[in-house]
Amino acid sequence: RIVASSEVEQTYIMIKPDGVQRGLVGEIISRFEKKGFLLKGLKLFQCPKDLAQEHYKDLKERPFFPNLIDYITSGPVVCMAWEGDGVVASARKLIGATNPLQAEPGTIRGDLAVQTGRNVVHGSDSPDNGKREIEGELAQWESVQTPWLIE
Ligand code: RTP
Repeated sequence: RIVASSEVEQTYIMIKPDGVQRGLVGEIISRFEKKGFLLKGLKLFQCPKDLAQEHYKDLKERPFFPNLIDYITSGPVVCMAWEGDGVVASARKLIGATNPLQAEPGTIRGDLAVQTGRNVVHGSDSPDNGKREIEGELAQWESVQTPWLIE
């Protein structure tokens, strides 16, 4: 089955500055690779304050908002686009609950973090937001899919 890229669900995954500083980039990428999703784009990026504020604009009235912006802009993040059927919801499951102490063992946050304010990774919460968060960022390229992963 050949599916044009634009029809396939994509999610924006961001390894936050704590994940980068702690040397967890390979570990986190590996979990999405092993699951079987397709890495469509990746960059190391110092997020400017205004973009961080835009990304988290829904939370701007929350008391932790200034700390959140300082945290996200405190060092480079790894921005990624991952693709696959059901990738948005599945990635949220792989990531685990927002509070790492409530995240199940086996999830990224459940295994690798202890505080909500240092929860190592972001994932889009809906296919529409996945599309919006990735928009305009991807170079076009073909991946050779094997029938061993997707029938
Ligand atoms: P994310 O957007 O980063 O994937 O996280 P999420 O959907 O699991 O959680 P959300 O409620 O959207 O919160 C976004 C990020 O804000 C920080 N936060 N800190 N200190 C606090 O009480 C608090 N609450 C949220 C976390 O970094 C959270 O991931």
